[in-house]
Amino acid sequence: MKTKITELLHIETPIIQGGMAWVAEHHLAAAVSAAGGLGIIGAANAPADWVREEIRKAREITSNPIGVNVMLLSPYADEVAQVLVEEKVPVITTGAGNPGKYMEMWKSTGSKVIPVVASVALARMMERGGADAVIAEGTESGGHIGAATTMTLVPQVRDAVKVPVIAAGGIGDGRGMAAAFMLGADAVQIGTRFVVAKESICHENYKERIIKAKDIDSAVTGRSHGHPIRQLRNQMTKEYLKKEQEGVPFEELELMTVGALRNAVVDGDVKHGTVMAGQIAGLISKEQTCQEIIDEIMKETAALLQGAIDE
Ligand code: TUI
Repeated sequence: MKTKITELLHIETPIIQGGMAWVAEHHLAAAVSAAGGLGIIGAANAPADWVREEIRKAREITSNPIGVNVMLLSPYADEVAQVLVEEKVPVITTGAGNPGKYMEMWKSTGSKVIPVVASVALARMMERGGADAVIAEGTESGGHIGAATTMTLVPQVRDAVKVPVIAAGGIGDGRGMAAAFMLGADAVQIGTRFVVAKESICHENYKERIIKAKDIDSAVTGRSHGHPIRQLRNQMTKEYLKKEQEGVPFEELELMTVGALRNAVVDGDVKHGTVMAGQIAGLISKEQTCQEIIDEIMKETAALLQGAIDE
């Protein structure tokens, strides 16, 4: 399928993998790119040397383009930004902030820069700053989220900017992807479904929680202090939300979550760890290879879009 995004990024299929902390390492990113999508290494809170190594390891597996997501709240964001220039990373996505200060250096070495935006205002600002496309990410997503839904955000961002728009949040199959195209998107970003991919190094307990999740199984912690995080409900979210309601200070709440995502993803502690996942987890029912996931979604999408043309 050809869209403005497949042309811009030199990929076969307009599916971009989310840059999920701890999960989006080189095995997953390389598998998504080898399958025709755009694999992303999630720099999250990792040091720059880790990011450099992951880029190089991914390149040993596939020669297809691979991108990196920079999480702008990371203490290592400046160093990571520099590594991406040195490694000539073709596509850079950003999350959890405004990447304005890096835009010039990334663009000067030919990288395509695609910020995640959660509002029309930021989408406009990013376009003015030279963004090659934007990812309009709705509140259905897992992890750090904005307030607007995908259904409302994507068409408003589509109308506000000329650059291509990638829809994200709540997309897990061909119906979601076809709907995103109807809203004006040129591609989709998918996270949660790739967490359960066979190539994902995520702990089996974590994958099983996603596979068993129901439609309303996620909770959002941190709303009171402006860092809302969507994750699957467990002992940890129960305690956190109770303390949050009691007005426990941010610093104390923060202590509860230190290392908690790693504990869930790497060690499989899905009871006390942070199990980030989007609202679409309830739809995800099995572990498949990235190739199977992409082929299935594309087949469903093509059938739906064809039907829309026929009728
Ligand atoms: O970034 C994400 N999702 C994430 S990042 C993450 S790891 C983390 N670690 C520590 C603290 C917080 C998170 C887990 N999930 N998605 C992209 C995203 N960006 N969603 C929403 C936004 C966003 C929100 C507000 C982007 C910009 C923004 O405003 C920027 C500004 O300064 O105006």
